Amino acid sequence: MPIKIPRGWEMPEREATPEEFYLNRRQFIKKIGLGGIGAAMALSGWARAEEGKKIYPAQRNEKFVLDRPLTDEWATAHYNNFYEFTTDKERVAELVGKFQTHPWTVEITGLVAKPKSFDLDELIRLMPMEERLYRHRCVEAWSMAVPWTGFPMKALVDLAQPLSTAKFVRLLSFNKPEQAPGMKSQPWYSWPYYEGLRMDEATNELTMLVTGIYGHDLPKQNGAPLRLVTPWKYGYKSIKSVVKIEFTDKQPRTFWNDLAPKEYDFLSNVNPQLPHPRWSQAAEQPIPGGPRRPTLLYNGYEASVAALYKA
Ligand SMILES: Nc1nc2c(c(=O)[nH]1)N[C@H]1C(S)=C(S)[C@@H](COP(=O)(O)O)O[C@H]1N2
Ligand SMILES: [Mo]
Repeated sequence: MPIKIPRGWEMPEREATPEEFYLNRRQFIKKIGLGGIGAAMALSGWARAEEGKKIYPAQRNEKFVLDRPLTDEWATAHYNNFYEFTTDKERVAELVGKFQTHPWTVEITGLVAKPKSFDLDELIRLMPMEERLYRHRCVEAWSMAVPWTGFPMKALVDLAQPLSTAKFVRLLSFNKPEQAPGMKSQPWYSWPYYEGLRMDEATNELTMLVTGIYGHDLPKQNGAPLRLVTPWKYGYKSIKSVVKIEFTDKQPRTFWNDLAPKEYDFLSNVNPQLPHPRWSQAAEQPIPGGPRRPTLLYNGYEASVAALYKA
């Protein structure tokens, strides 16, 4: 009987993943059963990882260090905000099945020298991929610590060559109600989700466009195949499943600011002192558990971003 030799791509993933996360995933697969939808979902993740074998694991950028342990991988994939699917954080993962994230086109447009639509696989090959460990903080006062894989947004801005008149970027999420049940069942939201940054924020060293997490492709529920990450801002700024990046001379409107301007401003920098009408920002609750922690100004990223807000 032939011995099954693991294909090359299976090894780095297993080696890159701390044993406890690996066991959690196995226990999870056992829990949901090996048949039906569960197995299909688990396998689709591996299939994309195989295609991404040249990307993962990416070199970790050691400049960005954490003051806390990484969040359990299973928790990051099963406690999500992604209203296009549902507002129930613990059910997003089970509702993303129909969402098609490959192939994927990203349009770079607006006030740029070279407007262009990229196939995401092609764009990734042009970008300096790396891994960074970042804190992740939702305005609802829960927090995580996550190993993202992606590239600095500045690399994309440099590629696009914005005109001197471009002062902001506007990012737009996908619009596929047939694949995202929450878009159909909650028509009162102004889909598709949209966000924006100032140009100096978009090109700040912290700002990343992310394709992966824990050394493999993003699960759909975390914003596959491409999402923004701005770790000094509340999580809602980090728009998921981006299809368009537009350079503009006007401050873009944002999804949450249009819905509730008193609760969500354009900057949305993490700030323990700035009260929010619904959630005290003084402390945060790590997911999946453990003692609450005091909120840090700029989520602990003062050294990188304080200069942006001096004036
Ligand atoms: N398109 C889109 N992007 C989104 C959201 C969303 O509902 N739709 N939710 C935001 C919020 S409120 C948070 S806290 C983070 C959550 O990211 P995570 O599920 O990967 O932790 O995604 C943000 N990006
Ligand atoms: Mo959030």
